[in-house]
Amino acid sequence: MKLLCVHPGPLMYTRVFLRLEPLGLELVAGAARDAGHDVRLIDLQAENPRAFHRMLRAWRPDALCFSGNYLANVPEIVDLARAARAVLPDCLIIVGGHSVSFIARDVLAHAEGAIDCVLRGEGEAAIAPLLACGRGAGLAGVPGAVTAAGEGPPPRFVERLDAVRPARDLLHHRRRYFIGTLDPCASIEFARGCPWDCTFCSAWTFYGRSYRTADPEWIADELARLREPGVFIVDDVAFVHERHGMAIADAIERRGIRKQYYLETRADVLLRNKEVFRRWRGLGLEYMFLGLEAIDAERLKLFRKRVTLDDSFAALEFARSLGVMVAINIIADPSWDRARFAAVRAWCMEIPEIVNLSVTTPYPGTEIWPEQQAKLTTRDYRLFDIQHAVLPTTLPLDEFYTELVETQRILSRKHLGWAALRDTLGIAAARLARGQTNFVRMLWKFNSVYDARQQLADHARPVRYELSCPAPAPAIGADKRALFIHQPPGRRARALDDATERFVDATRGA
Ligand code: B12
Ligand code: SF4
Repeated sequence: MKLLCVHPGPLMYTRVFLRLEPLGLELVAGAARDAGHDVRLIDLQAENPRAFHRMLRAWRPDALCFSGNYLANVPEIVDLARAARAVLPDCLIIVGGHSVSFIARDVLAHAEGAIDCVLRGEGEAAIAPLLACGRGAGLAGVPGAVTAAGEGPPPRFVERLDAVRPARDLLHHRRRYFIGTLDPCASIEFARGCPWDCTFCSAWTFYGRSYRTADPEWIADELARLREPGVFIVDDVAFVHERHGMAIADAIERRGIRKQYYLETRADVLLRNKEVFRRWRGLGLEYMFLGLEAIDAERLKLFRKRVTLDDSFAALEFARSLGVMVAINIIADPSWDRARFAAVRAWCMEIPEIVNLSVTTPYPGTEIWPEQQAKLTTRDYRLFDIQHAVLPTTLPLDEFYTELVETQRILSRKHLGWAALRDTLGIAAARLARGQTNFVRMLWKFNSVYDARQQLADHARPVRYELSCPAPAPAIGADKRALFIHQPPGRRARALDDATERFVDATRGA
């Protein structure tokens, strides 16, 4: 079968700061290819939509699959599916990925027949059986499949994270992927899932609070195959398990692999596994992203972050001592007034780190979704990108955006524009000499993408597809299972040793 895999276009954040290879879609493509299918891939983050329409007409795929990790991409995916259906009436059209897994029925309804199936959960596990069914009646029996005719059994986990190689060779413009000075940059997965349970996050509900690791030798082999000098580690929380981090380091050293790395982790994990992070600094760790989320104890508790403020600050100190570039995330609440924005700005300007501000957003699959959906001021998917306010703001909305964008602009001066170029002159020159322009272009893009008036105007766009809100649920707690895509498989699916498990439990207050 001829299968075309498509990743939708970039969202705001990606238009400025980074562009990364669609690893999940590459895995789905890899699994389909292993099953004998003829597979092609288009990433609209890096390619013009015309490439998609040309490919439809020239290659005429038998099946088309879209990656729906981001809620804000849903309207674009539905429109692309409708356009494809008009050209190829018999094509099997599938959508999968993180966000669409939580809203499968809505996606089918929006598409009015243009989408045959939403495949919930991990795609590499089910893509081959799904393609084997074609558009036939068996489709509704595949684990994770949701079709107009019915639903299959619950999605299954892949047996091993290292069973399928991502089809990296199918990406057309590998040099377009970058993050900061890691230009070009490839992505890799060391571990999947998260054993914590923050209220605003759906990473743990998607994977049923499981945590699985890939084989260290396999990871080193995959790294050795990468041509890119930069590597983005996509794990939700890197190096939860000290022994795994050390085993990968051993395998990398044995092979003499030298790369520059970016990772994301938690403050408490960083403090607990200092030796792993120190060792990785020596191996080429350049950037570290810490999801601090709040700088007051009350909100940390509200988010159920299970990290104290003292730990957050101690982690920052330790990260600084490593000499890596640290980025932190703070969640801007719609209740923030001018004084609060000013206080956050003042704090952020005192620290050397890159600060990212995201806006509280109740996503389907999070605990705050059933709690807050009744308050939503909009149900336009495109605004659910954590850069727009979808809940009522204390300040008038235009003033909220003015404060937000001004704060982001002031904070971004630390790592964008002339000042950043001055600090990174050698690196910038080296990248340009190799024909890599992503990093240098990024330094001046902020003002063309982040604009308070534009963000306000985004709320006034005509809306064709809206999130549906089921009746408000009672406070979550009684039935957390309803949130999960992959049902919690229990301790056996948590690749943690006893010490790590005890640490996770302790931070979870268990
Ligand atoms: C790495 C990552 C990023 C990276 C890379 C994104 C990329 N291009 O791939 C970067 C840093 C760029 C990023 C950015 C953002 N991210 Co992000 N990201 C993640 C993270 C941590 C892991 C994703 C990943 O690569 N996982 C590993 C791969 C192997 O898994 P996967 O992609 O999920 O794919 C599997 C399944 O989803 C499925 N699948 C995927 N595609 C398809 C397609 C088909 C047909 C099928 C059948 C199955 C399928 O099968 C795959 C294999 O099992 C997730 C959290 C999470 N755990 O999912 C958040 C997450 C997806 N991101 C999120 C958000 C909010 C963002 C931003 C909007 C944040 C911002 N500051 O603006 C931006 C938007 C970026 C954009 N698209 O323009 C939210 C999504 C919320 C939502 N419901 O929309 C998540 C869930 C984080 C969270 N805790 O809330 N992100
Ligand atoms: S630790 Fe990170 S990935 Fe895990 S639940 Fe919290 S925010 Fe999500």
